[in-house]
Amino acid sequence: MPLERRSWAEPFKIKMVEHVRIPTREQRERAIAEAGYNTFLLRSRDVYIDLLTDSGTSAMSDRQWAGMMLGDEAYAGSESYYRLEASVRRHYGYAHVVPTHQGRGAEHIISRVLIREGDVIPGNMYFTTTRLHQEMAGGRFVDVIVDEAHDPASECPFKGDVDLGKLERVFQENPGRVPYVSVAATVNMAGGQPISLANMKAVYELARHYAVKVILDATRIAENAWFIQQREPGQQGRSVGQIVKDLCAASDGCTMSAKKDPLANIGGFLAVNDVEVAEAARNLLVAFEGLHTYGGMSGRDMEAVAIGIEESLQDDHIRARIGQVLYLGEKLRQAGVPIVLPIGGHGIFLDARAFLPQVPQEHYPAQALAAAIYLDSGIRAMERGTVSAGRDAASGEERKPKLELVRLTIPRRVYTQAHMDVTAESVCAVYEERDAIRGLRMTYEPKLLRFFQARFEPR
Ligand code: P70
Repeated sequence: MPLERRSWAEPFKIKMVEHVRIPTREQRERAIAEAGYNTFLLRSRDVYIDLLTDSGTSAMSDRQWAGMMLGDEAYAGSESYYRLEASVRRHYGYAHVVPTHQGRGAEHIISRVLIREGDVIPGNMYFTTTRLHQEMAGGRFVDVIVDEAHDPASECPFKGDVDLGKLERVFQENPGRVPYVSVAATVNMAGGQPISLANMKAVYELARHYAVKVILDATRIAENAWFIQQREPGQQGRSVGQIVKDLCAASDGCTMSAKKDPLANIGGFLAVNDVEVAEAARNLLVAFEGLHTYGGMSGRDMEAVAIGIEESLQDDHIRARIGQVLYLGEKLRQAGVPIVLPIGGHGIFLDARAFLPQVPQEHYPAQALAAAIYLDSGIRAMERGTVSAGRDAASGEERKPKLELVRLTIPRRVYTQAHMDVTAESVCAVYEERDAIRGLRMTYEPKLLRFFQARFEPR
């Protein structure tokens, strides 16, 4: 049944609630000023609806909480690790599972194992932590995503696709210097946009031809599979779980942040098919993460991830999850608010350039818009523009991304439809007052991943 015609009501009922405080206008003004106009620096007690991220913010199920009680906290050989390993093998299909504390732990390890100084890593748009680890290992990331991905208004159904021409050029221009292709499903910085199964397979074929590996960022792969099921010819009627397995089969390994799709509050893993890569990864693991049967997670964390993986692949879960995102997006689109289209998997991305045309990119329009939304309602969003893009590793210049976005990210199984209504009302109210919004000046700039801790003041 198409989402457009039937409601997407959640396939669960609520067993426990957590009260939230609605800060007053005065409290919000003080809080955002104290946070240096950076929503990352707000205290959560000052936030009403927290749409900063879908990372580690999911509500776990009663089955996951029950699993937590069964966690085997043995230092070595934990039963919980073997349950996690079995779940990863069964649902994603990779042979070797290396647990990590979260996604960037896996990115660090795989980057160190596969990248040599001067290597080039092509991928379907950068992600902040992924690219940083590639650079820290001596590599250089090259964007080979389709051009449509950089155009917020393009309604291309698979804006996460790799441009095969661009990819082949990178292979030809850098013989022997491309260790792997870094493919994300979905593409976070493009607006939660999916890659098609056909494109994934074509990337794998092309890479194999040049003896290059493909490493998948599987963080939001269930959401990606849902879009394939909905949009890709020949994929209707197949389950999300089947499509996920096909996507993984078109890669040599994956990194996973279990804080997203797998519905856990912490955790991650690296999974690969090549035993030598797995052994090299496990060698580094003991230095940076922990023993190869826990990698920075407690036994109970591994139980929560193992069970969460299974729940994340159920069609009724993913249908409601993306249905809720679509509900908010449709409201904003109908109100004429400029958002990235098509509506993505994990959130709504406001097009801050179109929203605030009077604010030049050097004055951080997306950062200013996120602060304005918080001021209006206590809703916390995240900047995904110039501040996130940071500086070029070689020249030190600020990168000027085409996409200047504010992400309203929806945690899984946490908020109700009424919360989405309140969010839409707040964004529309800010949109009506948009002419009065001015840009920001950066007063403190951290060296690495500056967006997390940077501070600003109004211009
Ligand atoms: C977000 C989070 C994490 C993430 C991801 C993709 C596609 C890897 C990771 C890393 C958290 C975040 C991270 C950096 C900047 C802002 C926010 N994304 N790949 O909110 O996983 O966080 O477990 O180390 O989206 O999008 P982890």
